[in-house]
Amino acid sequence: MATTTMEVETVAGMPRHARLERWVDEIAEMCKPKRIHWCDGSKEEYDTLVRLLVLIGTAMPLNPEKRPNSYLVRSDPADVARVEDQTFICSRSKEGAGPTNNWEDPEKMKTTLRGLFNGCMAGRTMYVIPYSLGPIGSHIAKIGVEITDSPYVAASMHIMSRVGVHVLDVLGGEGEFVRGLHSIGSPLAPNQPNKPWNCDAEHKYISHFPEDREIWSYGSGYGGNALLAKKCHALRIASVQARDEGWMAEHMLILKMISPQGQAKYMTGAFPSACGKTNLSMLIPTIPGWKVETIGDDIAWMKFGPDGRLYAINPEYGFFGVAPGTSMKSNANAMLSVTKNAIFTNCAMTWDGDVWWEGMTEERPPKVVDWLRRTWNPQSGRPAAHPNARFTAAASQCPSIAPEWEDPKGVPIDAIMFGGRRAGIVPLVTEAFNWQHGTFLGATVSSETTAAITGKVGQLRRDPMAMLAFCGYNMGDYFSHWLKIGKRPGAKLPKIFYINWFRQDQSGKFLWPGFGENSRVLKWIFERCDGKVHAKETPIGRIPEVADLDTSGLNMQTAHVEQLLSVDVDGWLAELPRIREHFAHFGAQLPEGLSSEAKALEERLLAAKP
Ligand code: O2Y
Ligand code: MN
Repeated sequence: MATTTMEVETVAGMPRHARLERWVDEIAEMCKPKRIHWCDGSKEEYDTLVRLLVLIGTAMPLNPEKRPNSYLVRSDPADVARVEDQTFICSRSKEGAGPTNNWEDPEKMKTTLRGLFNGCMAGRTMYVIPYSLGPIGSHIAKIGVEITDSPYVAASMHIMSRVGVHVLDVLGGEGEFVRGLHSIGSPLAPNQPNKPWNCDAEHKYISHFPEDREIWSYGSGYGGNALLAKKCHALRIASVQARDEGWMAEHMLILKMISPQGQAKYMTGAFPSACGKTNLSMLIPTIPGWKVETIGDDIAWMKFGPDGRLYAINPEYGFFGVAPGTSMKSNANAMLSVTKNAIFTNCAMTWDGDVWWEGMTEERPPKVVDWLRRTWNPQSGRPAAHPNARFTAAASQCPSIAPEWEDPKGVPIDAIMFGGRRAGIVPLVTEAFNWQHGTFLGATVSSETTAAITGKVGQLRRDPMAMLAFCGYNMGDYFSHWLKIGKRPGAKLPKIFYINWFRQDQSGKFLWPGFGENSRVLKWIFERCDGKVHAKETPIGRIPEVADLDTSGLNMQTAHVEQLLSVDVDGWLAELPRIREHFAHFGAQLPEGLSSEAKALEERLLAAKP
């Protein structure tokens, strides 16, 4: 235990883990907090944390008659989202991080960070948060410990991951764990008044040391920068663990689709931001008799089972979803997940003490308090909620959560979907010819940006497997890992599909209605997995015949369905140089399997040219 004289609150009966205790001592010595609190994950602890957040002005309780046990938090305007330009993969070699990550020499980065972390927790409590990613004790799950000086992070971690004493039981005296160190970078001098939200906006560093399984995050208290179990551990560090150990850590939703006959299939899906991943994971089908249940909305860990199939778990315990645009129409299950016991960040507050955000209701309220605490009305000419405003709620509160979502074995995956937002050429759904071709489709995932993502509209951004911001090593090697997974002897692999909900007609109108109607595409995928429905071979993959996509009751013009399922050979030939340009970034690290897929695509397109 800590050798310093500071107050230490431990967990009764906590098993001793010498390496963990030594690490906590070292960090305490460097950061010099006033107190150390070991989190036990109890409800009492959560209640104490949110009481503290209210007391110090970070959180506001919402009207309990509207939203019981729920809180609104407003961050500093300089701390509202993940900071990709300040996110580093500090692998021992620059090549280890690859061309898509910011790299810094680990020793150099540690020297910078030690300078910043020195005394950074003065006057504050240092929380030690043991957590399990995945059901506690699952053979796919992993353990991490986050040290943070933010009570908002500690409370959010209670919702987002499995926290507490049971994790230490599993860890025992010798177990391996990922070390995550986080500070808001705002030491408090004696008698210095605390601010409702503290950060060091000028010195944000989200640094990963993959070989050491370590994360050091400084300066931001927001979301993916600070809840280290999520993007930092469950994707960046876990992708390296997965490469080394022969499994997959992916930025994917997991859903279960059930046919009218009661047969179930499990699908994962990787889509870049702003493509509706959370909505798809909680979809309510419009086709009679079909049902979708949710396993996870953001991250999937997949490992081979003894039967050669890939089994997936959701390593998380809650949702940290984008609020704006979420409504009873776009995602009723998300709305129902946040009716109680939720934390909202950077949403607007209504006059009767509830939250509101753009797109939540058809009519805008006449007056709210915006995320910057100013009065707002529909004429204000600015959004009331920040575009990256978030809700945090336990996955168990989701009405569509599948009963087996915490099955330690995971769920056997039948189909993997990739997708992006493309106005032209990319059909509604395409099935890959095989795993290598599917890896090629994943490696070329592209999306046209929206104002909400970059402020620039319509620019094409390649986001391989939606992992651009989350792969903890060289993405060329990550592609090779995908190909290696496909060559595992005895593997019974999922089919791979590519989806585009966003194809437009000549006048810029979306051709596909989206929302619950997306179940029609899931149905085709479901039936393809059983070999029960036909697909036509095209140069880019297998595509439904118009008659085989269930559009009954949709009232869609056949010409629109034909356009959605058409292959524009010239358009694809024009796309090829852009694909090759994208692949060129990976240099010698690009596996031959992917360049040969580009060549094969070109040959098929040329052969199909009239
Ligand atoms: O801006 C943030 O810190 C949140 S980013 C995020 C949160 C939940 C799920 N996915 C993401 C993402 O950026 O992919
Ligand atoms: Mn995500």
